[in-house]
Amino acid sequence: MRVLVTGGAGFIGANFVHQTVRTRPDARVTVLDALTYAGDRSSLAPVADQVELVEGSIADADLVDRLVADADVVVHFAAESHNDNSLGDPSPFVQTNLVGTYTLLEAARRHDVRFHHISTDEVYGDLPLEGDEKFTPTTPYNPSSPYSSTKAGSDLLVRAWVRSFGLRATISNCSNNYGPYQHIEKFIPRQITNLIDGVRPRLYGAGLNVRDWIHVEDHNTAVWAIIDRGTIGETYLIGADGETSNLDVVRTLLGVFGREADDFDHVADRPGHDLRYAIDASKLRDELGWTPRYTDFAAGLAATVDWYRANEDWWRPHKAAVEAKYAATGQ
Ligand code: NAD
Ligand code: TDX
Repeated sequence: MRVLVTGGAGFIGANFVHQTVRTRPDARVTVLDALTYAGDRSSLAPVADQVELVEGSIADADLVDRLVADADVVVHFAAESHNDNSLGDPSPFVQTNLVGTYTLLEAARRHDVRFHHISTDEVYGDLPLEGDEKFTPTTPYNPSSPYSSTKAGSDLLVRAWVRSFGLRATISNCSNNYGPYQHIEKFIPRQITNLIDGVRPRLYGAGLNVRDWIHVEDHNTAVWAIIDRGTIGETYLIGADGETSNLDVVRTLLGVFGREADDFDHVADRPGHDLRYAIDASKLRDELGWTPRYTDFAAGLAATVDWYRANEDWWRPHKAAVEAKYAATGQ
């Protein structure tokens, strides 16, 4: 199978490529990645001999046409992915998440190529902090940020291409991922790398916001289950019942580092900060037989800490610039 992975030099995409090379010896993997600030060639170094990396944008119609024509399936991870950045400058989010997805869809339509679109639970907006309501595939779209609204728009483009043009596509909306190779602008790796440097973790606002954490390996086994066994035109929600408040994440990390549970700082809250996300993944579990393997969040966090300790060369060059950007917004 010829697999074209967009965004394969980013966090989830790189882990997807590693997993695919490991578990699918017959797959021929090509990565299309613009190598933005969030993409790193070295994230693919361990599989460099088995994977072709093409540096370019998903909004480059000629390049995309050529690569899609040579694929059996497109797995579309590429995106601008960070909410805080989308508040500072939404324009690359519109260009990549909307125009880039449109460009891929048109190529997949022309060449009748199977398409899997990676999306987020943030398209559904947020849930109240209290209560046990969860997102389901029929929850109405209600995105809050420039990031999540462009992801919502990209999902709707995919749905329209299925209905109007018969594109063979599926969509998955996943909750918050953690694991190796995540950019240090994101919550968990930012706090891990702060703690490695002896700096106190930084919680937005009171830290009561809840995210539904899933290990990136589990996200990617679910993506393969959908590509292998999913029904064309369907949306699958991916989550592993990992609801945790930001405060509890920080306290767990402080424990891993042997620090006091209150050894952190509250900083300025994110404007429009979504309160809580929670996924009902029963369709994925019941119809496709998927189950997560990384269900011990504390153990997964400790292993992730070990990875950042062992791979300082990967993240150290970016740390000062990321923190300088946060300092400018009081975060
Ligand atoms: P990331 O920011 O780590 O990686 C994004 C990758 O896309 C980078 O390698 C970047 O260089 C590349 N890219 C950006 N613009 C591009 C363009 N125009 N052309 C080609 N490549 C481009 O993101 P991530 O966290 O790995 O997220 C991957 C996907 O998963 C995104 O679609 C995101 O919306 C979705 N998602 C992420 C999470 C999460 O918790 N991180 C959860 C659910 C869904
Ligand atoms: O320093 C911080 N302190 C803090 O309290 C940072 C960077 C974040 N936070 C909070 C904000 C969120 O409530 O932690 C939570 C997680 O923040 P992010 O890592 O920025 O993730 P989030 O905004 O929830 O979005 C993530 O999950 C869904 C990904 O970045 C998206 O790409 C994905 O769609």
